[in-house]
Amino acid sequence: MRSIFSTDFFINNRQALRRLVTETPLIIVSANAVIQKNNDNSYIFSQDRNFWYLTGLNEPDVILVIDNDQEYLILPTKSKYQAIFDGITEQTEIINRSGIKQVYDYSAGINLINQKIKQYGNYGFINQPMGYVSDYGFWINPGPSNLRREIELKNPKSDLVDIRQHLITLRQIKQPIEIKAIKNAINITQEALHNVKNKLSDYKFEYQIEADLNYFFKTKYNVNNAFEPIVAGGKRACILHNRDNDGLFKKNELVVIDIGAEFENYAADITRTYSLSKNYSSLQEKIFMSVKRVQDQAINYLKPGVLLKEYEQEVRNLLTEELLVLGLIKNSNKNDMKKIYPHATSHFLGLDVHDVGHYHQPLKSGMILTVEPGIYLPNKSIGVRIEDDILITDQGNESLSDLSRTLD
Ligand SMILES: [Mn+2]
Repeated sequence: MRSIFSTDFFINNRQALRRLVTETPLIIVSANAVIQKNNDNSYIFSQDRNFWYLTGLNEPDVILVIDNDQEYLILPTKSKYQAIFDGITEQTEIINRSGIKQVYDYSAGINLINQKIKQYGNYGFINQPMGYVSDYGFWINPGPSNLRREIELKNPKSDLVDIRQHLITLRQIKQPIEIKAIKNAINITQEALHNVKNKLSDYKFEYQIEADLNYFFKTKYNVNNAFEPIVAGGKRACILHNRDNDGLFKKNELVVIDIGAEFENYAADITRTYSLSKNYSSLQEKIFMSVKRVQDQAINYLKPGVLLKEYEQEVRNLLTEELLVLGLIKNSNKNDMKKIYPHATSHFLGLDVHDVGHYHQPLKSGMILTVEPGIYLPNKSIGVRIEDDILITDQGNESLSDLSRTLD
């Protein structure tokens, strides 16, 4: 596959990580594993983003080892079924892509790392935050967790040094080529949204819009979604993750479309709210204009040095003022506001759609954030959200998305 990322990108990322990890000479990073969907059918493979950032490889079950200034890969043993049905990626391809010249088979490689762990008494590893399990009810990918268990079993006396924070430090500042990948994802997403906007009156069901967006992604650019798109009309727009997209549109509803293409593992994340008919009500329009004004002011606030916590409070104050003027709330009660605006205004964007970043530290040039204020009024069957993707620059910020923000 052609790629805009050169091998040097991954080599530099490994060197930068090596410089940051001073706690241990040994860094071990696992790829994700393939997950069963049903019987002998798997989900589409999605690589661990840290592993990709360091190797450029979209192969499952590979292990990256950085030992002082040496690097090597440990390749999985493949069954004859995998060889026949999935094919085997050539070792030269893996070496050329990653820039890592030393490759071991599984048993030799595992023996070597166990020996090194015993020698050093510790090893660097990326721990999975338990929030995935406790907050979202996910099963974490077994690739990294199985490797961790195996290492701990063999090396009960050695310490795991969690190097996750170091990867966050690196990944939160986007390099020019990463900005280019995200910009490509954004351009594709905008083109798809523009395409749908021109035929809004054709759609009867939410999934028809979803299908058209995906059709556009595939036929014109052969890319996938970075996340499951949300297409939610009227009252359903107030359910933040309207995952089924199977609602029937009512006459004169607004529709919230939250979608992002994925370009070489990098995500776009854009939301537009459109009116399905030309006859939107004055209340629908006023709410839309309020959200748009708040988004403009929120974007203006973003620059190096800003704390997201203070920014978030500012956006909430602005939204509260808008709602007071519209007469939709009587006082600035925090709990009422939480119902009307239950989510955060911004998240980092990158290899993960909700990307890693030091959320409590001041913003820095090179970070990319979404800005997505909204107003959700289920008893009026109105939900509005507008989302754009913003790059923090030395001068302040620059919007990477520039799709027009109008109801029709
Ligand atoms: Mn978002």
